[in-house]
Amino acid sequence: MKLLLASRNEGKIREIKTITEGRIEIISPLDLSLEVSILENGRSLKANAIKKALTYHKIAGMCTLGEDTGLEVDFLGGEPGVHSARYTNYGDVGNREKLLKKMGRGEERTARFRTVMALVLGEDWVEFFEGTIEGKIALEEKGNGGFGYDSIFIPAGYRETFAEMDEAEKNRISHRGKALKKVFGFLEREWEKLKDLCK
Ligand code: ITT
Repeated sequence: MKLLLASRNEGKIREIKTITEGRIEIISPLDLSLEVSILENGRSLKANAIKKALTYHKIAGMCTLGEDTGLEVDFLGGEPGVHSARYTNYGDVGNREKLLKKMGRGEERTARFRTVMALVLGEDWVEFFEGTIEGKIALEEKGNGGFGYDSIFIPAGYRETFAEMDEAEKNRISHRGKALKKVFGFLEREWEKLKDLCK
């Protein structure tokens, strides 16, 4: 089975290819040299996920998986949430700095990553999957692995940030790993219909 992944985020693409290895062949826009820019202006993760997936599905005509992820920080009323990618104009480094600054040394640091995936199998066949992981915002950046906000997020039950963790361990417990498990379950259930549709 082949899926086009509607993402240009290299960290995300790497993780999804690793998690799906041996089960699904993931093709990224970078593999196809597809240059598409999508304005992620939806009000929800779901709206952005479907926008990405439908846009690429229309262009490539392939079964397409889109996903949008947000980091929801309780002390900030759920922000940056759906605005996580463009929290500042200075990319991941600027985003992390801004968040740490806003948090200060405050004690209320609980947060979660939430991923919504939209799987487009045809113009009027779309399925949604969600995955979350609870945790807290670290006092400072730690670790060199992962991407995005990983170096400031400590998953519940752990002492290290996602960026200090082994990649396999992050994928086992992460928002993205959980959402993909649901995708696998769906693909297995619908295998008879999908084996010809998504080849
Ligand atoms: P695409 O839309 O092309 O997939 P993006 O970077 O815009 O790429 P998102 O909107 O889903 O993707 O990401 C929102 C932000 O959250 C962005 O800054 C990411 O780097 C970050 N992010 C996403 N998944 C993450 C993860 O597993 N760990 C840490 N940060 C993550």
